[in-house]
Amino acid sequence: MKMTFRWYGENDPVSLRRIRQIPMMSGIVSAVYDVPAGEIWPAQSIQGLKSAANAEGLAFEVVESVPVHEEIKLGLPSRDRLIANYAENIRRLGAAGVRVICYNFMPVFDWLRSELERQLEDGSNALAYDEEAMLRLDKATLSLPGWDESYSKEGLQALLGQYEGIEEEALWANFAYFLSGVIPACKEAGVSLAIHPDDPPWSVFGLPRIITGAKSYERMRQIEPSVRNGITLCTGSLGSTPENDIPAIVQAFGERIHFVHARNVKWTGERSFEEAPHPSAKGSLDMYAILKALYDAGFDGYIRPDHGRMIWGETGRYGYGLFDRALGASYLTGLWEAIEKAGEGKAHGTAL
Ligand code: DNO
Repeated sequence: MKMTFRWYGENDPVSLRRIRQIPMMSGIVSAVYDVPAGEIWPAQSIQGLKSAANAEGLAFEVVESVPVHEEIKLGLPSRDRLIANYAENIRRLGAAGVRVICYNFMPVFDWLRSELERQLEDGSNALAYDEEAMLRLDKATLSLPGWDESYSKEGLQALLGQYEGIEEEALWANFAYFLSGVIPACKEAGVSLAIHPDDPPWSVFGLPRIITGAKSYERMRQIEPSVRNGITLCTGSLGSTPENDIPAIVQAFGERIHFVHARNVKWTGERSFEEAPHPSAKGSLDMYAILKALYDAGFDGYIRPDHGRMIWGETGRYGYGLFDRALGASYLTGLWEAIEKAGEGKAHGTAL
């Protein structure tokens, strides 16, 4: 397991030097942020990220995200050019040493939350989702910080209109078309795609959402069996609903999991949750059981502590401050060490 940390580039208030100081940190997860969705990333920008990371002793082997242009999701005729550009980005990233590309196939909106600063009882604050509150927000002006946006804000209203005729089956067909255009480039470049689940994993604002759990992964496998057609196991997104049994998903699809977003979530209602500190006891997910399942599946990919709370007075990018994510990384590293040592003990016949 390789511990990594998301870094938003030179404008990120969390510096690479600070990231480096988190024990066991092996690399960063980043992206080129100044190129519009659908266009080709300059090799120089990719190289710039790699050099900046390497200068701090960190690897740059995971990209999050190369956004999928809305016209690909909508299946418009312009998609062929955009898919060819996506494939070119895969080749360029592969040539620069990137091994995994995280992306999503959510129409219009990336992750959704109704609150960015839910006050927790210990005085920290966290992101939260309450379905009723969410639906009261005006989708035509909605924007959350850090979204991997694949459209221009001015075009949002028109875009929502374009999705009116698009049901789940059409989105699946457009997804399959996208995969058939990019997986050959992945094979050629030695890069794996890792789709992020829809967050939350159900339809919101009437928009179709298709990457929601085990059934989706099964369908993806049938569409394109190559393990290059892989998964980002985001425990908090899948875990927003008790319907997803995450250790069982790991068992069934372990070889396709290239990247893990590890965070805990606390269910506060049927379609409501709060983001919780990483340890199992603080939320509804058993993080030990999830990591143990990954270990048993032979996971040796990348993991990053996902969204942290804002603690100790830190301000910054919601979900992406330094302190709580660093605590999360240390917790996960500790869990993994214990699991690994117990596993080795078994292999050597020692009772641990
Ligand atoms: C939120 C992130 C998502 C994720 C994209 C992947 O914090 O997990 O924005 O990066 O959905 O494309």
